[in-house]
Amino acid sequence: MCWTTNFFIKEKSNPAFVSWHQDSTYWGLSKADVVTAWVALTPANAENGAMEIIPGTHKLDQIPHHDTFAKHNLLTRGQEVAVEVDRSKAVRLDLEPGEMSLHHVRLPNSSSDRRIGFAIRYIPTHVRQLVGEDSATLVSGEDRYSHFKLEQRPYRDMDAEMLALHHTITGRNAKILYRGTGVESYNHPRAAGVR
Ligand SMILES: O=C(O)CCC(=O)C(=O)O
Repeated sequence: MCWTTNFFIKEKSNPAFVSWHQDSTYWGLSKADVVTAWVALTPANAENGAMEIIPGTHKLDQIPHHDTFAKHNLLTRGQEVAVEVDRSKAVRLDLEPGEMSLHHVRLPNSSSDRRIGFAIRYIPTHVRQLVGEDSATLVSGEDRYSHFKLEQRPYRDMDAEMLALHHTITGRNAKILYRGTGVESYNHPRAAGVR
């Protein structure tokens, strides 16, 4: 199933950044069986802030994070790992437009500067959402578990019904991602942001 998608958009000379984090931290999913296809819509390289990862660290358990709510951090809570990161082990994922990298939900990653990526998060049907109401789109095979409400596929661009559904889903996701912070309203600028 496709659980969710997010744009990671950073304009030139913009202070936006992504701190070192594991995607799994606030997603509320029962298992770390999640892969993100990060599709480059612009080049991503050393000059414009390609994503960096620490290879092998996805095999660690969940790492503690703290919320910074830093203004220019693209993550919902500005969360970052609460441990020292050995940057000498970091690998940059350079991509040309149309190429993609695949990363595991527990893999710490970060980035700075300009580029645009579209992150598509895939889960197997046996994963559950543990902390709220959630939905996903079946993209292949059969769902024998019914853990997620299945989303209707959009049948045309910008259809009013689909936009209303998107609004509902975004509000629901915000409740999951911001739980416990007091920032759970969809109208809050951060609640319309990314993961
Ligand atoms: O685009 C980036 O630099 C970060 C991507 C990311 O954090 C994610 O896919 O969850």
